[in-house]
Amino acid sequence: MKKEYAKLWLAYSPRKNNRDCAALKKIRVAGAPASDRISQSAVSELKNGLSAMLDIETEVLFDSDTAEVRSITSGKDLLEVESYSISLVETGLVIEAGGPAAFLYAAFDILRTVSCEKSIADTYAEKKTHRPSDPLRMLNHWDNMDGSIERGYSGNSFFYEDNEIIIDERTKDYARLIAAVGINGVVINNVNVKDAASYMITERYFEKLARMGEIFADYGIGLYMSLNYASTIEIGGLDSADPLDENVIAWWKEKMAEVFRRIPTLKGFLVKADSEGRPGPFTYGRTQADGANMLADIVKEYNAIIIWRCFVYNCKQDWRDRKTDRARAGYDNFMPMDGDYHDNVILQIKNGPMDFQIREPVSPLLGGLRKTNQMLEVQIAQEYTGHQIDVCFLIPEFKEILAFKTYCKEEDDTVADIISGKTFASRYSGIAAVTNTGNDLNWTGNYLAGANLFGFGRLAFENELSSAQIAEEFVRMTISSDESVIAAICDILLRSREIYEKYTSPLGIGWMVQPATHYGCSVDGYEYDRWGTYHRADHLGIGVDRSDKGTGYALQYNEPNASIYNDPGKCPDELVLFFHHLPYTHVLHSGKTVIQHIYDSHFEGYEEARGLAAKWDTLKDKLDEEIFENVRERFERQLVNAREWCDQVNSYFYRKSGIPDEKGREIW
Ligand code: GCV
Repeated sequence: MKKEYAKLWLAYSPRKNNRDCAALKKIRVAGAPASDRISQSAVSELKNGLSAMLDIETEVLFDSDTAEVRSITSGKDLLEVESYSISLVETGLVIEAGGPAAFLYAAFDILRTVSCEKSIADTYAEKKTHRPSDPLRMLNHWDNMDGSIERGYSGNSFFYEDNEIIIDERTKDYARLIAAVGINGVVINNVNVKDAASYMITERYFEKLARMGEIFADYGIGLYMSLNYASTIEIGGLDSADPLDENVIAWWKEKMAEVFRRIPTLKGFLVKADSEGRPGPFTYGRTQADGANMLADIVKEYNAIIIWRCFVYNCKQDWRDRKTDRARAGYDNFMPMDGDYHDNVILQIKNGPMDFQIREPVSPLLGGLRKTNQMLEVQIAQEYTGHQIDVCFLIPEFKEILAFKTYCKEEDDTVADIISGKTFASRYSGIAAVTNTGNDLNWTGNYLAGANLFGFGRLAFENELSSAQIAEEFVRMTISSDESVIAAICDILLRSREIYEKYTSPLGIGWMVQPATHYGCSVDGYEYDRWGTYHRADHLGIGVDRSDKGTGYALQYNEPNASIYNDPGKCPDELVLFFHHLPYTHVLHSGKTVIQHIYDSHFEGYEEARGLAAKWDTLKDKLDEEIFENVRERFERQLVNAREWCDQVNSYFYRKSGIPDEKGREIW
């Protein structure tokens, strides 16, 4: 028998609580017309979900079918049409929705309450308005059309196979899954647009893309594609991609007219230009703004946007060169044009200035740019964080990033404020995650990695939720309703990121990873390479001097952050080797020396990872066999990995420094 893929948080197995709840039998909706496609999805989700969980029939009544559906021309409009409240009245539940998508989110809210076995009466006793934190809440797929996924750790793509687009039951279930956590946009192909993917904007794929867009639209999800910046050359037969060249502009105009006519639900494009070998405006002596604005002006008449990535740096650096600093590149390349980007351009900024290491400072572009639409890019694909073999629940990290005070204004200056659109008068803002999904039956390789997919969406919608709340919802909805199991798995999830950091990246150093694959330890793997990723360790010390005496990167921050990072005496321990080259004997705020911190954190990280695995083993008889075995087998691999990291890092720095471990533990 062919095995079914997991339904995750939409499994809707029977629930005990709320079975006699009359309020769930009659739900009134105001603000969303019954005839709207998204409203219809919401009704069917509500009826099916409640019937499966509670064996009841629900009647959904609409106040009127004439509620106006507003057109959306900015992030603020999006927030309005996606806001809802739910209240309990005598006759049942009442949903007041800003529009059909809001009704859909309200439906999933009710289903989540039931699925988590929380009381309907208590939850909705008081009317509360839910307004999404971020207008754009997107997933970025790095799926290639041959079916492979760049940095994918959970099988192949469920969008593509052999250069064809797949549309099946799973396409819809994927839309349902991500809409249920509040996602409203998906970029369906890799930012490295090559080969067949360059032809996604041609006749060859229009019909299927249009169908895919319709499926997403039923769930309030916008379809976006990554664009090959050099399409004029690669598929257009021109010899230039210069954004100011008239022939180039004319080609794009005609192309976009065709694309938006054939894929009416398309909302825009994501562009990686002048980065890691991808073409871009720099080739023609033009700025990033020239490139982004040219495309944005053309797609504007289709009410579409251009999301332009800031991941632009020199990837052919000489490791001997101590002045060039990859961390500086985003700011150096994009800040000078703050204010030049047109209003349907959004700059998409990776959370750190390097590349999704487990610990990096927040990119100084966030809080630097003041006159430009911006969104944050994080990565739930665990490229540098354990490949979905090692458990690493990333929501605590994302919460820290969101809470970071940028000091760009007196108030409302955190990253969360900026990407929600609160800080500046931006037309668009939001958050995107490089997604961790694939065609594995459980979607994310390690079953527990599903918590990152779930959690990213929940956090993007409600950034006030705590990591613990999110973990608990995930476990209750997808794994178990047994309180002891929930407590154990939440504990595993919530400690996992700190543990992963302990056995891999001491004090913000990063990059001591196997080149190319990015899984496993290789202390010097990137040390003598071209990627700008160095630890600069010698027999006396370790770290990169990014202070005013070094590359000057620390000064890209607003005050007081700049002064804090610039001074090793003030810089937080967890980032001190990111900003400074320090002797092994330097004493940290913690009171430990740098070298002793390295030893301690690695021994602890490995021990604590063993503790997580042992905890998982105690759940054997209480879990679905497939889930148990999936995670157990990955823990087995995680422990091999953690031990290698621990022993290699400790041995390496012992041999370099000649300083023994105070506690006399075994170092090789
Ligand atoms: C899609 C890193 C990854 C690449 C990725 C790139 C990016 O360099 O290793 O696989 O390419 O980031 O974000 O564009």
